[in-house]
Amino acid sequence: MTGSTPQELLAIAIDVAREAADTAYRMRAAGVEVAATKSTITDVVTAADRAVERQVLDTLATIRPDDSVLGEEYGEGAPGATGSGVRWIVDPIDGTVNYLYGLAHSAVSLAAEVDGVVVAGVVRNLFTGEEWTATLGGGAWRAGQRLRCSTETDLGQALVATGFGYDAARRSHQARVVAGLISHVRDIRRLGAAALDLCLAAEGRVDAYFEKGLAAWDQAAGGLVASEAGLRVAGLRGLPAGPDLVIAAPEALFGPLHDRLDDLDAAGGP
Ligand code: LIP
Repeated sequence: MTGSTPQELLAIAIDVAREAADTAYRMRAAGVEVAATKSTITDVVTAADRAVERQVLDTLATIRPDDSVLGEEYGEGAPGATGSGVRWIVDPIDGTVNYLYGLAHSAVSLAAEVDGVVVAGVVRNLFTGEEWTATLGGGAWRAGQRLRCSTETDLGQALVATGFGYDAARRSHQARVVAGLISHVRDIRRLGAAALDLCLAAEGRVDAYFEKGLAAWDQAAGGLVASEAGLRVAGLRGLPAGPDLVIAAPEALFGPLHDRLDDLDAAGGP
């Protein structure tokens, strides 16, 4: 289909994500409350999560009717008549709990995948307006600057970001992993939005990131930004990054962090 180069898909993603972020920001200012809960009582969805994703779906259906969309709130949409081979992956508000509490660490995350490979992605902090973009082979960018990840080589000096799931038993397992890791790193940061955490790692505002339990919409765009900034983004023991575990670290830190996480069974547990 015409207009499917990574750069053309990125241009569309940026426009759609900016409109989505504006809607989310305006709805937050107008007041936000829990509309429903999902996997657990703490896994909340707000009216804004749904309205923003609906807006993204409607816009993409108008400008890219042959594409399919996978979204956090409405799931996998059927591809158009001809099926363009392009799938959009959207998290309308990544960091929904932060959004609910008014913590300025929430983002719209939108990626374009062509034949199963993520080729373009944008992550926009809906509170600060910071915007990270990447295309496959085209680098990662913010505010016109090409991003380079941390050059830290000593795990003991590394500031590592991570996250916890909505299931209490999983959180206990993840906490045991962090307890086992914390004396081997500089410090841990729990910021609350995987897409943004991956982007902060992409520009060295943390040295590395890992988390168990991420869905495609949490990591698609941020993962491309991270890998295009030089981070190795993968799972354990040669597996790709996925629900079991996502590790994003500079090459020099990846091995030592991987081995600690493997020893701590970070991909295991509930
Ligand atoms: C969130 C992730 C975060 C994780 C949270 C939650 P949501 O996604 O971005 O990294 O720790 O448990 O999964 O639910 O805000 O889209």
